Amino acid sequence: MESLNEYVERYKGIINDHLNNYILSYTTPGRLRESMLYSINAGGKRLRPILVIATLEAFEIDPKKGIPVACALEMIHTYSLIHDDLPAMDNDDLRRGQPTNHKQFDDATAILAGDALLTLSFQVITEADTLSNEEKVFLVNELSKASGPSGMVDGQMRDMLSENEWITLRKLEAIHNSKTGQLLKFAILSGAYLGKVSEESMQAVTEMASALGLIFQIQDDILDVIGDSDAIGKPIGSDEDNKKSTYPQLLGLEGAINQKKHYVDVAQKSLEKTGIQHTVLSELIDYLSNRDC
Ligand code: GRG
Repeated sequence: MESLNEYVERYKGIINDHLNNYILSYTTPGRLRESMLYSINAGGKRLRPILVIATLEAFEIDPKKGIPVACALEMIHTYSLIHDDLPAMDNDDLRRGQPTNHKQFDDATAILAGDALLTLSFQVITEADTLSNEEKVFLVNELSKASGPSGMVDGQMRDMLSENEWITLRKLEAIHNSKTGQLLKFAILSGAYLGKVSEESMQAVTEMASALGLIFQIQDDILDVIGDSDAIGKPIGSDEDNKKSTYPQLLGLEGAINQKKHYVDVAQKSLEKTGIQHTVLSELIDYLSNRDC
């Protein structure tokens, strides 16, 4: 039987091929295309597309149907990372161990590569021959909500505004829900929508997707602390790397781990409520909870 790692690697390959084909077919040769390809091929884990595919398979739908939406989602994720790294935002020189897009090219090119990936994502959905017109409108609408001013962009703004201050756990979760949770949620909900699941299953899958977003973020914070064990208890804003509230800062490392376990439990129980027999989604919950990068 195929292991989770083999499954992830198999679909990573398929997603990577499609992402490259979309960019090569929809752009003209030149600097913008090179810059888009640079970040698309910089070694992302492809978690979001794999969640789309795994959800479709869980509901016994041909994963091919989900390829355009899976790639569109990864394009939006990649754009967000390119813009997040810019000097006006996080000002990072490295991403995934390689120079960030603006370091490899320049700020203007990085802004345009992000813009281009964002808009291309919608084109990829609207031109998909695996989707009906009704599905296209629904998916573009949901993806806009998840990524735009009622989702990720709003979360990024609120995250920036809360820099250098202690915030409540409630506010922290609301920010993460918008900034990173909405795209992860979209991955699962778009798969469930294309799988035409019952209202009851949709409710359960929505609960699972919300919990998954928080598991992802808590683990992200835990990984940061493991990389900088002095971070817990340091006053927010005391140095460049310590500008934002995190779960371990608010709850302690042990508390953050317990909070994550609570959400893993919520996610697994919600998945059980759908009654589906597909283990990959369940394994992906544990994988996201225990990921080490
Ligand atoms: C600039 C509009 C705009 C939004 C940026 C998502 C985001 C908002 C910024 C990313 C900042 C960040 C590092 C958040 C932590 C969680 C996160 C999204 C990590 C990266 O996601 P992975 O682990 O990345 O899926 P890979 O590299 O595997 O693609």
